[in-house]
Amino acid sequence: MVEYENILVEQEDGVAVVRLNRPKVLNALSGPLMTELVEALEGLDADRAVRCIVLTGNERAFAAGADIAEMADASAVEMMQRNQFERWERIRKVRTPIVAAVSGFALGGGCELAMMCDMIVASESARFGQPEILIGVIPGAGGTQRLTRTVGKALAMEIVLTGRQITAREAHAAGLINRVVPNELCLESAVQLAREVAARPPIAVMLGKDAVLKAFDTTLEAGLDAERKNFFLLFGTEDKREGMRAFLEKRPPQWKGK
Ligand code: CO8
Repeated sequence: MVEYENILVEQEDGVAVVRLNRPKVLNALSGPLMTELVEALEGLDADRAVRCIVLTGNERAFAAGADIAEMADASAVEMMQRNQFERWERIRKVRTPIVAAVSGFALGGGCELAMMCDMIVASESARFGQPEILIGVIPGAGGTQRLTRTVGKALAMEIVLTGRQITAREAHAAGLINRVVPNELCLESAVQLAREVAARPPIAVMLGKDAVLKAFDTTLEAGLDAERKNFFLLFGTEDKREGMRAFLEKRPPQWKGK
């Protein structure tokens, strides 16, 4: 397993757990951390033994945003030249499902990173927010878009324009997260959800993720088209044959990932 400085990676039974690990600065998403995170996620995505990924932080913070120290003196041109968002785009292309396990702060880029994951399990202690307005900017890694599409205009506008943090319960009521669990159960519960996904036929999981994400960036017609293509494609897999046979024979299916 590769050694990183800013993250920790573990792998067990088809589920990989990636932990953001800059606790002194509430897991601020520095350039080096993002580079390692992207490398790790792409490596896990390429590993067929990994069926689902859990991304987490620590009890106090999932991530409190981009590293403000890195941006404080940057000009517009420098920010553009750094091309930091290329790394975020690479995370968007990861085909293996990612479950975020969020405790404590998920703010700014931290909230955006959680929203880039496919599902979010949060502790009662979790706080979500886009506080960029409080430091003179606005979200830059998708916050205005993903938040709005998920929770709707009214709440997104309030979060982006006031910088107010919302609680896990509020985030759950707004449809931002899958579930709220007691603090001590957050990672366990996310891993449990990841295990469920990992136990499903992997090609169908991958194409299911792909189809759901299409709903975010296409018209309904193009999305339905994409869904149908993925659906037809699955009829070419051994797992489809096995799944349907097993159902008719009243036995559990044995997935091959083929
Ligand atoms: N960047 C750098 N350092 C941070 C960050 C951050 N985002 N957040 C916290 N820290 C550091 C603090 O400076 C402090 O360091 P030190 O101990 O050396 O003083 C340490 O973490 C602990 O933080 P606090 O003492 O502030 O802890 P509190 O419990 O008092 O407060 C808060 C916690 C409310 C989370 C507070 O730390 C805070 O407001 N943090 C900043 C949150 C924020 O504004 N996030 C948005 C950043 S901008 C952004 O994310 C834009 C994303 C664009 C995409 C990314 C492209 C690169």
